[in-house]
Amino acid sequence: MAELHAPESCKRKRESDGAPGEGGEAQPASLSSFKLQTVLRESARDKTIFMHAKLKDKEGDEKDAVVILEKTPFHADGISDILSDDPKLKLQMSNDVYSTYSLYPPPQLSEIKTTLIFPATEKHIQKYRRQEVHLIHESGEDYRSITLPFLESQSFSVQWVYNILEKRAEADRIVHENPDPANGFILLPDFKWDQKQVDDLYLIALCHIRTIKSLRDLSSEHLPLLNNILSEGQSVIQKQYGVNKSQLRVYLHYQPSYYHLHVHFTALGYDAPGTSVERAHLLSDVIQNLGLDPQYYQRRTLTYALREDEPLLQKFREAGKC
Ligand code: DD3
Repeated sequence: MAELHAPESCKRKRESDGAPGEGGEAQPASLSSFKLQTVLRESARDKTIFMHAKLKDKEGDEKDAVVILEKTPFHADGISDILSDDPKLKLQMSNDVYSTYSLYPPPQLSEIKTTLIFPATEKHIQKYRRQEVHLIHESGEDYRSITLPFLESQSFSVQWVYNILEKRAEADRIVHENPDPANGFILLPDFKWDQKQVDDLYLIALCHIRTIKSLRDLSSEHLPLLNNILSEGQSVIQKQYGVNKSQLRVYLHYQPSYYHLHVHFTALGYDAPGTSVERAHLLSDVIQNLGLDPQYYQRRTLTYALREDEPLLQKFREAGKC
């Protein structure tokens, strides 16, 4: 079965870094011990499948894993190669001028993007299970009395973010850095983007400052930081990828999936996950709102969806808020 190879840059890092949990957890050498537990979710439209599996680590111990497979988009330059290389074609049906086939491209043109979370916690597994969702209208007071105490009681690890900020992981993927400790950030491609085509461009800006958990913590004092992220991000992406700022969606999530302030940059033409009205907040709107009211995000009711199984939803129910 498939061998997993770390990229060269990653291998180099790993030798000097040693301590797992800092530079990264130990990775299994292959998927050959893969044992499917359950399919958590699949989407014919997105061509993705999310699986809970068991994998053996280097010591031979079986541990939980989440394995995500995704068929990747076509890109124009590769397409002639697939068709002109005399690929295997199997006729499905033929009728008048119409016919359909199964085409079997050579391995280098039939790649499947694979994401592995290993070892995976119950939280990781839960996150990908399909669930009912419910809207929450969280007032500023609800945030302070329900959401914040809940967040503080949880141990959400953002170690992977600190690894990036400290150049202990993904250093070779950094596209831009403003090193200022208060108003600086690192811009790099998100995990979800394989960087093969700009159609589904997806980068994230991670702030150097570690005290801003989310949109709720923002006030007008953060305007220099937010303005830097917007203007430097737009201009670097224009230079590096040729995507104009008029074709970029720049936004924050509330609730975010990790509590270290970050900003998403996605191609406007790409229907990126998490761009729904109940989650995405355009950075340009955020900047303007903070200009109107320095405490805008401490005062406003923010609406978002929570999954049926999320403990935070339970907290809102206990408080009689939904
Ligand atoms: C994550 C949100 C977090 C599963 C998965 C992703 N971009 C990341 C580690 C390194 C990264 C990201 C959590 C985790 Cl698939 C659980 O995302 C990351 N590196 N979004 C980059 N560049």
